[in-house]
Amino acid sequence: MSTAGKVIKCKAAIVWETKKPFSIEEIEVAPPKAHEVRVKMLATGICRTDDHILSGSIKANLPVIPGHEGCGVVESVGEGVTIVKPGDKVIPLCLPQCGKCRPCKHPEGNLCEKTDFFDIKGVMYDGTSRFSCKGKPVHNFAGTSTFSEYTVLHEDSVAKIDPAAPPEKVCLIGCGFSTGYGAALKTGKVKPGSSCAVFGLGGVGLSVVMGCKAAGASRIIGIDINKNKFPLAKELGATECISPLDYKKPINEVVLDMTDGDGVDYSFEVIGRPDTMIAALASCNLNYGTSVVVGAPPSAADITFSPALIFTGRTWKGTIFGGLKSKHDIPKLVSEFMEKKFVLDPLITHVLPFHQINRGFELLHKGESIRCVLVF
Ligand code: COD
Ligand code: ZN
Ligand code: ZN
Repeated sequence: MSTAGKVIKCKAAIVWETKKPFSIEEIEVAPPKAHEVRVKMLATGICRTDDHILSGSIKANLPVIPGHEGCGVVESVGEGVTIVKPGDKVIPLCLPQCGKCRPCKHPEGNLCEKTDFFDIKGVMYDGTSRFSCKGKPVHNFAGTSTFSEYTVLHEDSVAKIDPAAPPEKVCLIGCGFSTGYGAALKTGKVKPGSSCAVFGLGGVGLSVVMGCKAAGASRIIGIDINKNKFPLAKELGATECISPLDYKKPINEVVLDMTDGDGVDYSFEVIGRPDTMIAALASCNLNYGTSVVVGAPPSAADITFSPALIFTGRTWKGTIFGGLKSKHDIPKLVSEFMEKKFVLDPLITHVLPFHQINRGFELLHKGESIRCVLVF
């Protein structure tokens, strides 16, 4: 029996209060309005940003259903939707691409004005929510809310992908993988034969390593305080790995020593700490080096740095979603994955049923998982 046009009752993971585990509740998901799409989720990854919602370090309107790295299938579409139809496999876009605003139209832009990552509202474009629980409206997160069996997306926030793509793998293309891989290829524009240093070897940092390798870098130095991350980093392309805890001198001086005083051509900060952002900047060549900040500090922390660090010619860049245009680039990345141009399996250390979401977050807190994928 078709569910189109009807309210769907299903399970979702709700944050009612910060610093508490998720509650799995029965919710009601309203049908999609005009230019909206209702999606049955198949798989979702757990990203550090979801944990920032849970801890309260990213302020969201509560109650909220987080989750922004997923893959699903279209259940029904609202009036006027032509880009997808029921049955299509899709990836929700935590960074939308409306195609009409200035950043969308700019060849180098990707921060669509419809983005709900900053000054978070947690509602659809009409100011209302499609989720309710116990008679109360529940907010969405990043316009995606993938921690729900069904979710409603604006058509700006949905990309149609290869129907044969495995959801429990390509869901990573919805955030973590693309953020890191794009940071190396699109934002950093790493050149063949160059040297790179990647600070932080979590799921995103390892994706940066893969991007540097794909770009043809000849030297990739992985840096992390957790040495358990080193074997996988080397498997994915790091040529050497170092821990700041093994040295008395600052880690940027160690990188300079390793490169005959030159510094690397490209450095990437994939931790989200002001001190490592400065260390990464100081690790790249003082004249022609480029340093890319990938990690976002959980709370708006200020950075103090010597202008001499950039005065000599260094380039310091930020990146969001790896500089990629989501709706345009995600289907292409999925096709490249299907053509085996890169791997995702090594990043997926755990696969759990959706109802074990709190166990998935425990693994993240203990540093035991790279990516934990929840399947519905
Ligand atoms: N020195 C070296 N390594 C460190 C240090 C340190 N002082 N502190 C922590 N680390 C290591 C940890 O051991 C860990 O291996 C790694 O840094 C961080 O990895 P994870 O697994 O915690 O996190 P990731 O890789 O999933 O994500 C990290 C980001 C910083 C990229 C993420 O938190 C973030 O800020 N994302 C926002 C950027 C973005 O574009 N988001 C888009 C949608 S979410
Ligand atoms: Zn994310
Ligand atoms: Zn836009």
